[in-house]
Amino acid sequence: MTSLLNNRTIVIMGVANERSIAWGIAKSLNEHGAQLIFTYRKERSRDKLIKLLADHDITAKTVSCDVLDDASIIAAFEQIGAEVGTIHGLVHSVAFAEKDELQGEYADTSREGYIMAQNSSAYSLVAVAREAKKLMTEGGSIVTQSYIGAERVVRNYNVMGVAKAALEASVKYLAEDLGKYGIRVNAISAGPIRTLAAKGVSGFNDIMSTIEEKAPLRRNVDQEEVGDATMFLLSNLSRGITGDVLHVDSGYHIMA
Ligand code: NDP
Ligand code: KAL
Repeated sequence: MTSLLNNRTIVIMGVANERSIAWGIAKSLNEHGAQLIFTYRKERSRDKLIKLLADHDITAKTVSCDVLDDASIIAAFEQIGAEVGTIHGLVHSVAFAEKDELQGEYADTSREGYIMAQNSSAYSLVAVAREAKKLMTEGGSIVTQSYIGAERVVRNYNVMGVAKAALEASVKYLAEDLGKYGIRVNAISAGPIRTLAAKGVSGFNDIMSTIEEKAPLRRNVDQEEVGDATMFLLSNLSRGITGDVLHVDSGYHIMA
């Protein structure tokens, strides 16, 4: 395997279990020589993470970070700074909306539900980018995870679609702010992948079938494909790319 990320230290947020997109990303970054640091929210996620790291012979620190809490974010990045000094990359693979907001009409979204989705899924990128920047003293690359529901109306995605639209707009504004420090900011827009967050949400199976029928590649994508594309955006191969959204969706987004 090549060493595209040798001597790069990268923080990964959002591994809940082996199915997480962030875990697919972790495997790709590890294969390409990166030193990894993981953040988690729930103790259950930390336990899963520690087992996964042991099973894959990966040595990495795990740090607690709840993206709804500024003090937790600041403490996490202070701890990371104390451990490694400089970081070169950040993977933001975190989103949350209350279940009742992910069905029925968007028009019925509650104020609390709207704020929760925006806070967890969009503002969280702004807050973590600000802290990560302090540790990116040699430049860096930040990658977040979006979905086509940011661009078009996807049934049931509702309040999360509006949060992802804010996330993609934040990618552009952050790219402009951080570009002068040699820090790039991009998003991947992945096709549907069966993960814990996707579990039990209405309409997921139908969307997977639609991709098999309509996407140019006539198949769904997996965590490894998103992992490799994220690796590219974190590596020097993508050094001229910032403020962009790269679709890893079997080409579905080009179809009418
Ligand atoms: P997972 O359930 O595996 O990951 C979601 C992660 O979000 C969990 O690790 C969870 O941590 C974390 N999280 C939620 N709230 C918080 C919080 N307040 N603080 C810290 N962490 C938090 O699902 P995915 O891998 O599918 O999701 C990762 C990203 O990919 C999300 O942004 C999602 O929107 C996006 N995406 C997913 C697609 C899919 O089809 N699966 C398609 C396109 C985009 P914990 O459990 O410890 O709270
Ligand atoms: C159109 C699609 C079908 C489903 C609609 C909405 C999916 C929203 C994703 C969002 C992240 C899901 C949740 O926040 C679920 C949450 O309410 C309950 N689950 C949890 O708390 C688990 C335990 C933890 C790990 O989850 C989180 N989020 O912390 C969208 C599909 C086709 C594509 C998807 C799933 C996109 C996406 O953004 O994830």
